[in-house]
Amino acid sequence: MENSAEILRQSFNAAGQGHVFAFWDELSEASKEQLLAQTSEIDLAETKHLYESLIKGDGEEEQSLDGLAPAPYDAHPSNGGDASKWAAMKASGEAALQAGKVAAFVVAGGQGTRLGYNGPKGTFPTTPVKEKPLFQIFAEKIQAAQARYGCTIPWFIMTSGVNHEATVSAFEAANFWGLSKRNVHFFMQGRMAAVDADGKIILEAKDSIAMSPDGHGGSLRALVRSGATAKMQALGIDTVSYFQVDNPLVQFIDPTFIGFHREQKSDMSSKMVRKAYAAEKVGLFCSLNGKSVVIEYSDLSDEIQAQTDADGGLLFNAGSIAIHVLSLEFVSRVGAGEAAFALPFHRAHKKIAWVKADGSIEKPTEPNGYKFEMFVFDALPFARNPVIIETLREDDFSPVKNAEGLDSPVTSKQDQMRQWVRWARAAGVEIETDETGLTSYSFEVSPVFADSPEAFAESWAALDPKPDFTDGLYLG
Ligand code: UD2
Repeated sequence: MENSAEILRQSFNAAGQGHVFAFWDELSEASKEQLLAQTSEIDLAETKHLYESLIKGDGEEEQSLDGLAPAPYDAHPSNGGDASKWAAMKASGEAALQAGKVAAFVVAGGQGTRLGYNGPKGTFPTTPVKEKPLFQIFAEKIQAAQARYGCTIPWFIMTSGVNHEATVSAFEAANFWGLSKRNVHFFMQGRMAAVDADGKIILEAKDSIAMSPDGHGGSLRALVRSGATAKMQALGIDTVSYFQVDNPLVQFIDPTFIGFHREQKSDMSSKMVRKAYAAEKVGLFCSLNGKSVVIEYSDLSDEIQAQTDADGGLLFNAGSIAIHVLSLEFVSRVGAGEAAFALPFHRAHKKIAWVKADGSIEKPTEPNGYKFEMFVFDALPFARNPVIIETLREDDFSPVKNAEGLDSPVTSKQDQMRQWVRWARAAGVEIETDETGLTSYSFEVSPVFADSPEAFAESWAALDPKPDFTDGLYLG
């Protein structure tokens, strides 16, 4: 160890980062090993480059928005889209699923700080009656799709250093929620060291550098580096369905979306929802220099966001809900890290605890450091034939992000129940609700019972006797 430690110390010294070894002589062997493992993960040249390009001087360069236009998308049939085209795409997607071409991929490496939940977000109890964790909902959606299409849908789960072990343990304790263990593949994303305003790497404890996951955009290189793309290839997969861990409504095995992606030979496809109001905090699909891009709401002025079209609707109305389908070939190309496909890093100004020279830990009350992240949607400009289709928010998006208020456990449970009410009513069940379509009691439908209106009608028809819709009803 001493040898490799010496080499690392020298390179950190040469890069002006020698302070991370300030307490080395007083560390236990285990602490030394931890610090060494962290330092060997850090790319010093990259850290320097990020400091110089994103922090020093004027900071992040502003993107020119000259010529910005709304990105074209295929409207949902209920909003004027071509129903026969959608039906043809669905048939194509179903054929790909039956042929076992599709893998599910969830990014679950985030820290979930906003929710204030102490554990991997995928283990957060989310359904209204059974309080099923998010991972279980997804596992049951996979089971339902596997039964329908007679195929195996391998599930790739990206974790990070902050939650890998807890995630794997949760799956093991729950016996993989009914999935076959060999079809569930975990891998960890990369980490980045945080730096202060002078570009110095921040030591958060005597034996530990402040490191954080490299963003959901890091998933592309992690898929390649971890060997996940090679595994997919060996399994005959060519299409990767990407989703976030925080959204129980997500239809990630959506044959129509998969069909659009494949039929149009797209590298990367996306679902959009119409923005609820001008100031809604979602990224926006736009067209810039002939490319489809997502621009974060914070990078667009209020004026641009409020612009209207000839019909009085929002001109920039295509909100990004972070649901994508990617071709495996594209993931491999971007994830391999060739300069031509390098995703940019973004900086986030954060409060980061740090060790003072006397060894005590200072918890700042103001942001004192920078973390670096990549965003998956920054791959979009590299994609050939990018497809964007509209989905209905109520059928695809009700995330659990905040402890209270908007996008919270309460709103998400309500949206889950509203969806089941719609399905049940379509199947002829009479249900009393308020004007928003919500019952006065809690009930739940398992994805194994129904994951779509059609599936609900089928499962409901087979039920004899039919249960009453009352508090605590569980259709599983
Ligand atoms: C993201 C989008 C936003 C909108 C919204 C929809 C960005 C910058 N904004 O906002 O435009 O589409 O999602 O829900 O992306 N994750 C990792 N590793 C990381 C960081 C995040 O796996 O290093 C995962 C995380 O576990 C979660 C997902 O990425 O599943 C989203 O992360 P977030 O909560 O940071 O995204 P958010 O809500 O700011």
